[in-house]
Amino acid sequence: KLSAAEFAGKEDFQREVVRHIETTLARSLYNCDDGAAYGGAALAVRDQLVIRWNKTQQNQTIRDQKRVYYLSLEFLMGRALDNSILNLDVKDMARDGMGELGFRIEDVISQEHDAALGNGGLGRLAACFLDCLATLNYPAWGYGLRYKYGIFKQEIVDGYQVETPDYWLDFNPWEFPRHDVTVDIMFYGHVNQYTDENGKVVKVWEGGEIVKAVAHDVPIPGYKTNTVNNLRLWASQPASGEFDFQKFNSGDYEGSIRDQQRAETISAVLYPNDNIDAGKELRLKQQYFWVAASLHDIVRRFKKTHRPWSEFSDQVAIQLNDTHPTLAIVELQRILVDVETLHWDEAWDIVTSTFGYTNHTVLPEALEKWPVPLVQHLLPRHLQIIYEINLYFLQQVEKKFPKNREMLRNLSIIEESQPQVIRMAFLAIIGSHKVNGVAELHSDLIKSTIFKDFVAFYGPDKFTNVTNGITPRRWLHQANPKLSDLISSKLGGYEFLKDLSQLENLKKFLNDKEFVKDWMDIKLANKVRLAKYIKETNGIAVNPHALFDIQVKRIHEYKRQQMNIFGVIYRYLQIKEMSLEERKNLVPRAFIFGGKAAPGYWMAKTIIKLINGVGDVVNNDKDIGDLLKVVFLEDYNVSKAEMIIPASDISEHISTAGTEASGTSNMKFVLNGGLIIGTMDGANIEITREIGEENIFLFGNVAENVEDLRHAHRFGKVEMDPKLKKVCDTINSGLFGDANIYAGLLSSLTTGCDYYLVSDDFSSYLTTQDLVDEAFKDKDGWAEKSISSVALMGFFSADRCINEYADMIWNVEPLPEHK
Ligand code: 26Q
Repeated sequence: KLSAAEFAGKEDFQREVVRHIETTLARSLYNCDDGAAYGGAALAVRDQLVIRWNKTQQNQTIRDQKRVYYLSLEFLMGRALDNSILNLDVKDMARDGMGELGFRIEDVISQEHDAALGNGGLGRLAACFLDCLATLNYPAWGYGLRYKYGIFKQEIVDGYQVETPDYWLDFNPWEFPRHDVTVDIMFYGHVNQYTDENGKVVKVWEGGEIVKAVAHDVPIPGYKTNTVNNLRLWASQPASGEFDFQKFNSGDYEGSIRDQQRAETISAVLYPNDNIDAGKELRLKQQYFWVAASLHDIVRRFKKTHRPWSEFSDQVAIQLNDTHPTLAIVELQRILVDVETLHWDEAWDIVTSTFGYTNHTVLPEALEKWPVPLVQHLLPRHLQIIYEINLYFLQQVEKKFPKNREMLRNLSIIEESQPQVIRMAFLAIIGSHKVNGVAELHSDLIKSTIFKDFVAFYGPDKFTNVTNGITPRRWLHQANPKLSDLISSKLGGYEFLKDLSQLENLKKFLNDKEFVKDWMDIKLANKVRLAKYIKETNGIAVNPHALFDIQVKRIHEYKRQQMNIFGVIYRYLQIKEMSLEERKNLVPRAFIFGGKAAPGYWMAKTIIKLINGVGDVVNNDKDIGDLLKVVFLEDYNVSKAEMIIPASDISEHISTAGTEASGTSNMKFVLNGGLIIGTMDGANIEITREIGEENIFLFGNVAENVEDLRHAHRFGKVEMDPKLKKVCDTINSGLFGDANIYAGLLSSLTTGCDYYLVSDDFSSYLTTQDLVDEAFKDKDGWAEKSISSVALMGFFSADRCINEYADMIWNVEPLPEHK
């Protein structure tokens, strides 16, 4: 054996697996199921990671370069074993090794519970970024919360979504609890003020409740590099004080347990809202708990270097994933001023040069605002600091725009509502040196709408764009190994996975008949696999040769799954009216949906019910057969995405223009050879620029027109499209279940003024779907679109994206890889 960080070969790997099964897991090899095999394999692979991980951390400390800290309340990681094996480049060995022990590697891998500590795009983006940061050897840490329950599991019962808790921690070999790395976090209490011997006013926050944060570390391997970075997740525990003990001793056992549970509640559960502000006190507690623990950790690490405070931002870059960690700005200012006794201005310079803020939404209902009384109660000192930040800021505004009351009102961190609220995005902007959106259109929109007055104040340079990306390791190599292998056979190896622009060389093979056939055979094989899964889970037989049309993402009115299912209904009605002769020309189509609705989001839940209602009718209509199928896949998550995405012919990204900040699954689908039907929204626009208009099916109104159209609806100036009217009438007839169920959904289109402009885009949507059918009939043409699109997707590697953050925002360099 060469070093502990390498398997000497297959036998060595097998020995390690068996050793872990027999000793670490205390299982007999004679009653070893897939679950135990997973445990053994995971622990054996983990050992390899840990050695590299320790070395990486040591190397980072010795080199003492600037580090990046990515603060995110969500990390939607999915499974780790397959990813680790691929990043360590030992998949073939693992397959053979497990095979000889009597296990199929795929079965072993699928034993793992997804780490689902996120809602959707924002959480998955954070996970992709961690992969890229490690792969590119950046010294970087993620900081998050160790939720006991991730995003809920979704079941469909009688067509409705039912939520059950996701307890994922019963066996999690990927985390290391660090009981020696803890931070006491304070809440509530009050601020004492006194004057010290020099006449300086000193403010001391005395908290009323203390909760302990315990670090749990997760190793993050890069692809084919020795770098293994750290993701640190904080768990809440009762602070071990005499308080509980006293209660316990005095016989109040229940009382001491109550305190314990109260503390543990903080990191108990992920809020299952995507793009909507919950506004709950517990959520604010989560935010402060996590932010305070992370900053304490970062400051502690910095202080070990004995550098002056003026060098803090030469050593530390902190990125805020949306406004959820905005309190970090206030907390750092508090530490510097109250604890480290720096002058306010000096401290504020350090703070603003340290932070960057990424905005992920323009939807008004998703912009975080916290009531002043709540913050006053929970974090009294922080509220004072926020007021002070606001005061100094508004003084600058007054200087730049004298006597402009409106400007002051528009830019104030405090919104003068009843009660007053704190606009977290404003605080994030004021406390950061750069603000970025996540796709070009989105970054333009934030500058011209919600943050317009900030651009007037700061000038445009503070605002920038970093278009999102995805990691090709998980979303091509891991999810679609056959396609990855085929590409590598043409490009001469797997280098493209680290330099995705190399995909361009695929263009040379557009006329290579054998290659094109292999390409389309792989797509078919992926569709067969999905069809098999659908048969097993939903009992619906889908013809693998049908056009697979997939929309998988969180259910939200702005994403317009309702428009998709209305289109399905229209298609169904059309087919019903057709003669047998006419039907012969049809392309069979399977509409496949998946996604979770926030538990309190009624309209989204109604959309799920309608999809299932339509499915029940269509799939059981003997007269329709293969021509049309409607499937709703339960519990869409990262590991299911890895199976679903490679199986698409076309996927739908059809949000109302200007509402989807970027979208990232659009990139995943195209990278896997699927085409897109979509609106001119988010990253769809840049995808079009990269792959060419001839390779994408675009339709609908552009963002510029949305306001006018909404206005027209409000004044009753829009007639409903007759095709949509027909669909509504059919739903109202009760064909898909009691019409009352859908009344709210239908009235949103009429009396609700159709805020998401379904009726404005419906007709062009249908027309474009007809073009999709036509294009699909031309098999060669379709294959050409598929291959040439993939060839031009290099831009959407999140490696590009991370390098842009590193250059433009963080000013950090990769670390030379250790041995
Ligand atoms: C806020 C307050 C209280 C509770 C929850 C929240 C909350 C939670 C999650 C608000 C927003 C989110 C998630 C937002 C999100 O996923 N946005 C998506 O980010 C992707 C990555 O940039 C983009 O591609 C998507 O377009 C955007 O919708």
